[in-house]
Amino acid sequence: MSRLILTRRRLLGLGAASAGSLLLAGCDQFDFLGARNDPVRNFLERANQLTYSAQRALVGEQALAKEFSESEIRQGQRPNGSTDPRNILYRDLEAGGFAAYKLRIIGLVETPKEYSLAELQNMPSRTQITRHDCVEGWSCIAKWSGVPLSRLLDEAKVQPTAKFVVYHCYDQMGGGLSAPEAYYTSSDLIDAFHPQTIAAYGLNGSALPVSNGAPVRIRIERALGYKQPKYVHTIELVDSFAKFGMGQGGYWEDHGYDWYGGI
Ligand SMILES: Nc1nc2c(c(=O)[nH]1)N[C@H]1C(S)=C(S)[C@@H](COP(=O)(O)O)O[C@H]1N2
Ligand SMILES: [Mo]
Repeated sequence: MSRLILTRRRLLGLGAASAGSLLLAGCDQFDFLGARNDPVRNFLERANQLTYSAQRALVGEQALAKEFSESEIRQGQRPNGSTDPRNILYRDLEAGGFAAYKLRIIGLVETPKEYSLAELQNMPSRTQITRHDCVEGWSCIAKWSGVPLSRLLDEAKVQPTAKFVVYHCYDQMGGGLSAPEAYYTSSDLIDAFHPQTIAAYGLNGSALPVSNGAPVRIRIERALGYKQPKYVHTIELVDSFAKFGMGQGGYWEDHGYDWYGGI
């Protein structure tokens, strides 16, 4: 504990007094992550400048998103955004019942990996009932099941220089007058290794439907809806997302949404 606080002090450049108040405030502070000027939130946002080992050191301090009971699931998860990807690769996978689907882990890892849906389903799983908040102003409580992303990242062995995780999806946005752009988003490693972050293949006790991101979508439970990528085919560890899309770390982020997108 004291080592972590010291690490924070060093990272934040705080004096002894403010480090002390951070310590006294303890975990309660994490309940106020939504407040934009919260010092801990500001600290975490700066954490995206940190490398793997520094971010890993902070994972244990993370608050969990609230979990709900079965009786609080009042309706199905409302499909939003892409609900029926037209991409030919995706159409073929869907026609084959996703038997040929692979989830790839690439980029700044020691051992690039790929997993079939069956392989993911045979790994230790986690189920959680959480609330999804879309910036459009609606929420849904739903039960998600999947493999903790930390497990997949540990198997691929994240390289020390990695700072972000980019989630690449099959569906394309835009079209019409604007050129199609593949949906993608990204997170820091703290959110990627967070215990509630899962590669989800189950929704409310059934296989994840196409409308909600089949066969695999990522749940990052402390983030807004647009940070919950559906139809994910590749997870890429990077030290910068400048080379993707318009360089802001996601499709909606490229179109002006906040990168962190925390709730
Ligand atoms: N690939 C992909 N992921 C996506 C989107 C999308 O259009 N494509 N929309 C996002 C938005 S804005 C929301 S609110 C949620 C909707 O998830 P749902 O359809 O399961 O409710 O997915 C997010 N992830
Ligand atoms: Mo959304």
